[in-house]
Order: sequence, then structure tokens, then C-alpha cells
Amino acid sequence: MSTPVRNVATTRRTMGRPALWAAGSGLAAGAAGIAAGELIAGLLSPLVSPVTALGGAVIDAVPPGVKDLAVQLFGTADKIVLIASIGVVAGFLAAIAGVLERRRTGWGLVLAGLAGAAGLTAVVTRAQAGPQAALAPIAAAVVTMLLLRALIRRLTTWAPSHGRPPQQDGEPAPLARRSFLNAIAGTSIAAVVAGTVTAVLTRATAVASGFRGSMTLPAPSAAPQAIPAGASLALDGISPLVTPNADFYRIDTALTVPAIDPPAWKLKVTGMVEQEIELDFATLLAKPMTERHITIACVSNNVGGDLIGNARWLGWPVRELLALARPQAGADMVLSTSNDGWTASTPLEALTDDRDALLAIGMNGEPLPLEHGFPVRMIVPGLYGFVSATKWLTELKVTRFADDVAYWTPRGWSDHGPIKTQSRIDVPRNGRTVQAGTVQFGGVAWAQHRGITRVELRVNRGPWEQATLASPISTDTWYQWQLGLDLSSGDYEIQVRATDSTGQPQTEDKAPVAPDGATGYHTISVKVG
Ligand SMILES: Nc1nc2c(c(=O)[nH]1)N[C@H]1C(S)=C(S)[C@@H](COP(=O)(O)O)O[C@H]1N2
Ligand SMILES: [Mo]
Repeated sequence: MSTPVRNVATTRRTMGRPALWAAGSGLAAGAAGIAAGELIAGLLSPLVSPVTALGGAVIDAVPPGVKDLAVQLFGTADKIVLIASIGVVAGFLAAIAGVLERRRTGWGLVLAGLAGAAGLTAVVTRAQAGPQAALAPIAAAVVTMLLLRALIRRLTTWAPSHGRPPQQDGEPAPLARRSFLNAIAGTSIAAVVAGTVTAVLTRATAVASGFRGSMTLPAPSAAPQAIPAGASLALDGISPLVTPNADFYRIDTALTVPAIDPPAWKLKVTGMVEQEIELDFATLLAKPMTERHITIACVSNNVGGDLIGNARWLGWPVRELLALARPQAGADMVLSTSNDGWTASTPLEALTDDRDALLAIGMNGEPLPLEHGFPVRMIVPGLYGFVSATKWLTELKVTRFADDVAYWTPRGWSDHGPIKTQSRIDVPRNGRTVQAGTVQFGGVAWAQHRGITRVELRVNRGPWEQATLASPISTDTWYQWQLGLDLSSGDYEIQVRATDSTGQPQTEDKAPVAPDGATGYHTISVKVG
């Protein structure tokens, strides 16, 4: 009974306009793909959302006049309008991709791929995107393409497009119709579910970012040390004296960046104290703030590595909070806890002596970036981050090293972590070829809270030659150094070593990063041509 010819005829009557169904397929596939990409971005980091990155790229690209006009027209809703416009454009392109794909297999996929490439470009060119940022737009494009292909295949089974031979022994029309309708309904539901999960996940981040964006930092009552003239050497390629937030290294165990709404934040001081304390954010903001440049470093920084950075931190000294809590005799450690459960063990003394350990709320003049511990973190001069620099801080428990252990301690790391004296060659880079003559070497050296008194270089294990040491901001920050060496053609091995203010040169003995920090000389090879 059901000849192919009749199938096609029935189809034409029951389905209305196949091109509309094709457009709908494109929309559903695109929505599911974008939702999948945004979900992955939401899980990875709020910084890598393809839609937001595209929005950022548009903002960067439009001339200032248009920006002002948009702000005038839409006021504070300008960003929402921008994102909505991107949504409309994406929907339009997705619909076209559906229609194209039905006309000619592969054409719609190419369009989806091009849109994905635009998202990828926008994401990877954002300042704060790491390599993992590429995942979200790639996932968005791949999911869109797979779903688009599957939907259009079902659609053409049901309603062959122009120029195609009617199917000979395909499924009867009602079955093909059901298969297509199920697929497009399933895709739409998946898009809505992924979109909703993403919205719930990123809501907390949006709230925290919103608060951060609208808050103004209090002025410090203890002004930051002035940066002395001559602290920054004019040498191309040397690490900047102060590390911009966007370039600051990030280390933590958090899979997704904790999002804390400051009005809901509390810091508890517990344990061996005469007076337990609960501090809220408004009270903290009203405290007299200290602002200081402090160089923090990761214990996992290999010799010559870049897990170190120098920033201007604004915060309330931890010792003032602890003075209110009055630690009991016998306590020797403070176990600080993060909102995500991570803990660090810091000697009580480092938080009560005069070194300006801070409950930091500001970094280089901005509220802490979310990934650097917003709204409050600890910064302790002289100690590696894993025993001091707790981000998303929520509790300080005054205790004893004998009674409590921090996150990394049972995992092969020390419970104490004073920063070891180290030095690094920034220029020339390892393996570079440079011109014969006077070759300028430069870099940084650090021994936080002790200070550096000398930096020396040696060529091919010859005698040590003293470099020029720039004036430091303070002993709690790194120092730049520079030395010109006369080198004729050949291959050279260059080593650097620093001496701290106790007169102790850094050791040549190589130690791995675990349990308490790498040692050895940073060694590079240069070819002089
Ligand atoms: N909550 C939390 N805080 C943390 C960590 C962490 O894993 N979780 N890592 C610490 C380590 S090991 C270092 S080196 C510093 C790094 O700080 P940054 O990411 O702001 O550079 O944060 C410290 N604070
Ligand atoms: Mo670290």
C-alpha cells in the first residue's frame, strides 16, 4: 500500500514547510551547542565564556562614539543588550545553518564551524584566558555540528529536499516523522536543561562579580611604600617590578572558582583564643587598612620558574584581629580555612609579629579578582603560598602544629614553608642566540622578609661577577638586577646566585620542589653569534 510516491505526497501534506523545520533544527542544535559551551565555561572559569568573550571582542572593536551611544541608550543594561544581540545573531546564523544543511550536506556544518572559530578567537585573545579556555567554544561548535547533522538527516528521511530522489525503501513517513520530532524535541530540552544548569551555576559568580565591580576600596591609613626611583631597570624582557593582575600566576585546588557574596561572608576566629570573633565584610572594610607591596611565591616554583609575582596588597593586619581574639599560651599555629575547605598552617608568630601579614581585600588598586581570593585572602611576607596565602578565607583557628594539619601536609609537603633565597635570569631567554659584544643580562632575585644584598653571575662556571642590584621596594619584594658581560662568539652556560641579608648565598645543591621548595642555581645557555 505505502508506495514511496505516496509517502512523499503524504509528507508534503502533513509537514507544512520543510525549510522552517530545517531552520528550527538549526536553532535547536545551535542552542544546545552554545549551552554546552557555556556550561563547560561555567565549570572551568567565569573568564572563558565564549558568549561573554564575543561580547568583549565586540566592545573592543566598536569605536568609542558607538560605545558612548550604547551607554546613553541602554544605561547599565548595555551589557545585557549586547549579550542579547549576540544571541539574536547566533540564532539567525543557526537557523540559516539548518536551511543550508538541508539543501546541501556539509554547508550548515561549515557555517557552524565558522561561528565556532569566531568564538574560539574571541576567547583565546582575552587577556586572562589560559589554554583551557579553548575547550568551551570547541565543544559548542562540535555539539552544534553533531546535532545539526543528526537532525537534518532525520528531516530529509521524512521530507526529502528538492533534487533528491524520493527514498525507495526508507522508513514509512509516520515513523520518520516521529523520529525527527523526537530528536528536535530532545535537542531543545537538552538545550534548556544545560542553559538552566549554567545559569544556576554562574549565578553566584555573577553576584560576586557584580558586588566586586561596584565596590570601592577604602583608602589605606598606612600608605604603601613609595617605589624608590631606580627600582625598575629599563631592560627589555625583565619581569615588571609589579605584576599586573591579569598576568599574576594562579595556583589553587579549586576546580571552579569559589563565588562569595561579601554581604554573606564571615571570618571566624576560633580555637585557642580568649575571645572568639566573627567579622563581617562591612566591619572589615571600616578597619584601618595597610597597603604594601609583597612578593608571593609558590613552593612548586621550579628554579627559574614563573610561579611568583609582586603585587600591591591592601588589607587589615592579621595581628590586629588576633590581638582582639587574644591567643592562649601554648598556641603556635593558625590554621586558615578557605570557603572550599582548603587549609594552610601558618606559624602564629608570622601573623603576630610586625611583618604586616594582611587580611587582603585589594590587589594592585582593585578589589581582589575572584580567582585570587575575593573577597578576602591572607598575604604573609616571607612564607610560600601553601602555608600562608589562603584565598576565599573564612576561618582562622588558633591551634598547635602538634594538633592540626593543613591540606598539603599529609600529601608530601612540609607544615612550615619559609621562602628560600632564589634568583632568576629573565633576559636573554634560555637557548637564545645573541650578538657578540656586551650582552645585557637581567632578572629578579628574592628572599622575602630578609632581603637581598648581592646578585652574581658566572660564565661557564668561572669566577662570580657582581651584578647591579636595583633598589628594592622593601625586603618583602623581589629585586631586579642587571649585568653586562663581554662575550665573543661561542656557546655559554650562565648561572645566577643571590645572597640574602644574613650573608648566606643561595645553595648550589639541587632540591626538588617538595617538601619545602626547590634550590639550585638558575642556569641558562646562550649562543653568541
Ligand atoms: N583556598 C585556597 N587558597 C590557596 C590555595 C588553594 O589551593 N586554595 N593555594 C595556595 C598556594 S599553593 C599559592 S602559591 C597561592 C597562590 O595565590 P594566587 O593564585 O593568587 O597567585 O595561593 C594559596 N592559597
Ligand atoms: Mo603554592
